[in-house]
Amino acid sequence: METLPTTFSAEAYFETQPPPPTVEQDVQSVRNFLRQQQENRRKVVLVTSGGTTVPLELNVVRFLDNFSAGTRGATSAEYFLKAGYAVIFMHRQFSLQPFSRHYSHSTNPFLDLLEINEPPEGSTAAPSISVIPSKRDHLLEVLKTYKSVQKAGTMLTLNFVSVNDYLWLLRAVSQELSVLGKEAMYYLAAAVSDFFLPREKMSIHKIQSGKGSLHIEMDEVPKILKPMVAEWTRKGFVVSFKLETDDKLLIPKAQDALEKYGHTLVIANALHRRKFEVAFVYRTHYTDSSASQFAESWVRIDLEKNPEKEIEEDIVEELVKRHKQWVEL
Ligand code: 9Z3
Repeated sequence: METLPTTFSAEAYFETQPPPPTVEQDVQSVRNFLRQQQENRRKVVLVTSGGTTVPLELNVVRFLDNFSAGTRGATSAEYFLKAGYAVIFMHRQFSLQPFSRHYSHSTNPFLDLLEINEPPEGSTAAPSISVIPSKRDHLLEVLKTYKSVQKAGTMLTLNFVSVNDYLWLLRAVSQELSVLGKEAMYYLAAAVSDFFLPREKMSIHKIQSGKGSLHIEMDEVPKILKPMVAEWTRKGFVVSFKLETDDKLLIPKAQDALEKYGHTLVIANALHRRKFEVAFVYRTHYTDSSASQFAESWVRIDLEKNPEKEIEEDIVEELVKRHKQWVEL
């Protein structure tokens, strides 16, 4: 008998799909981290970043992936830290991370920053290594901030790979973070799969070729924002991202998401313009999730005039302002 694709409720999902083995340990580190941040009366933001995979086999050889280098999340995390927030940085393993992102292996390889200084002829001293003079100021600035964040203990890094890891971890972390109530912000920039293969439909071993084309029927990933807003986050300031490639859909889909999930704000971005323009979409009655009058405001930067500018700086500045108003409401 053919099984039909299902839309799992979040509840059914967590009842049927197994948790990743590290989730308990991650929860413990989140608890310790939050205790420290509460002692120092810091606001905390959960930043999710990078794409989630959908494995096709239990012994996974092949998987589908969602597009995201992790730039949005890693860059935003730096600006949140600068604004005085503590950051839980929940990211796809090996995607970009705050600070080290400036020296990504593909765009700015670390080894190209260094030079070898040979000792004078006849000397028995070993060669030494130093940073190329033209790169020093920037590296020093990044390194100083990185070390000061480490010293202050204001960033906790967690990893996910598959959409299953992501869902379990997101639920666990949001439940922990909810103790902060309005002081917590959720900044959901990760690119999350809409479809997945439930465990019971997955092949145990590598899918074999030789039988013609491959047909895979996937189920819909539950809309996790709904229980997140209604049950797990207790008054938190929840910001989700909406990614579209068709401009016409961008704002309507962002409004749809607000209407369906009742969260605070959607940041809508089109794939090819995401580095220089995004739209903030929100309800005109900010606190009334049943009101369906929407407003939008655009954040734009001019990369021709200022190529070094990062749009995340302006996004985070605006969010920090709005979060402050939200806390004071
Ligand atoms: C985004 O829209 C992010 O801004 C990007 C960032 C993934 C475009 P990069 O990491 O890219 O800088 O390369 N993230 C959210 C994408 C997403 O999956 N949103 C869901 C949707 O659109 C809602 S949670 O349905």
